[in-house]
Amino acid sequence: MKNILIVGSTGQIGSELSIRLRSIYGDNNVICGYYKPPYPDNFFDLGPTVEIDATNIDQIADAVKKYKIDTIYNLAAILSATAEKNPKLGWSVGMDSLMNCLDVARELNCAVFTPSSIGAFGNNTPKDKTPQDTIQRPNTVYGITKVVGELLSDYYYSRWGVDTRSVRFPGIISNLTHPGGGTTDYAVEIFYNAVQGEKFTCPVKAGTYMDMMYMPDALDAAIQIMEADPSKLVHRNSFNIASMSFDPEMIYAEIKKHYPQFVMDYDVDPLKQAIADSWPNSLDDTCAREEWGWSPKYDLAKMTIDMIQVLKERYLQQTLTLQK
Ligand code: VAH
Repeated sequence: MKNILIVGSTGQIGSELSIRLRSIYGDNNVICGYYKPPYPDNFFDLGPTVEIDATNIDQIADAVKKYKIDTIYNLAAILSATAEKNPKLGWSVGMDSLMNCLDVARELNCAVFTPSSIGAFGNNTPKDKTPQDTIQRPNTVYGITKVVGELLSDYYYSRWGVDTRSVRFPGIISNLTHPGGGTTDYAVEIFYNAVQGEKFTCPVKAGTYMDMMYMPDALDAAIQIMEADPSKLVHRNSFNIASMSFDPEMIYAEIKKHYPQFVMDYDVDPLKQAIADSWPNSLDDTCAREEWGWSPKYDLAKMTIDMIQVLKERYLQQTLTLQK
């Protein structure tokens, strides 16, 4: 990869992927496509940016030509619970952006990374250690867009040789942007509440296991897959990747090791609970490990330490700023 365009660079993954990619490839070699606010702090000062509505193919093509892009990270999507409240928007953002990126990549010879998700599986998929190749009949529009995305990306590779690659992300836990609308976002919000000394009310019930991943590992996966030796890839769209699986009680217990007074209760959101129940409890990521060396670094304990440290420092800085 030399010149990279991130479509949807202001979202949960994009806002951190842009920083990591720029640290590797250089600030001016990573172009951040943006659409609607909110924008990360100093977004327009950190490197080249371009306004892109991912449903407009000409805007993507113009950016690829202008910056001589060789790799597109297509991160435009509406997350699961939000998409269930507006299925047509979920479909059009997910599918139009992907088709546009694939057609531009085919015409202008770019590689394309499009994330899939554990949401690409449904109720009749094996729940534990979900296999790489198995039945995928999700019952959310988010999941349907992910399955279609996998199939279209493989089609563009087999039919026209477009270098498409993808990973199935678990729920990603991060501390730069406030994610919203995801079924797994409880595992992010719980940290903010704990560090601010507030009670947390969990929207999914105890015993609801989902695969989760800390953002640094997710970024490693998104970059390693695109740098992998293509001759070693048996699969492309999309690889199971995993690092930890937990339920609300486990993350609550881990945080209480740092905040013994922290309190969590439950107010189950039926929509999020139904989505979470349809997803796997854990994934088998053997193929990713064997085909491109996937190896996560964070487990629940290590992630909890880092999340708390980062958020504590941020709130301390904010407090000091307010006191000035
Ligand atoms: C969501 N955080 O909950 C996203 C992700 C696997 C979960 O797709 O929609």
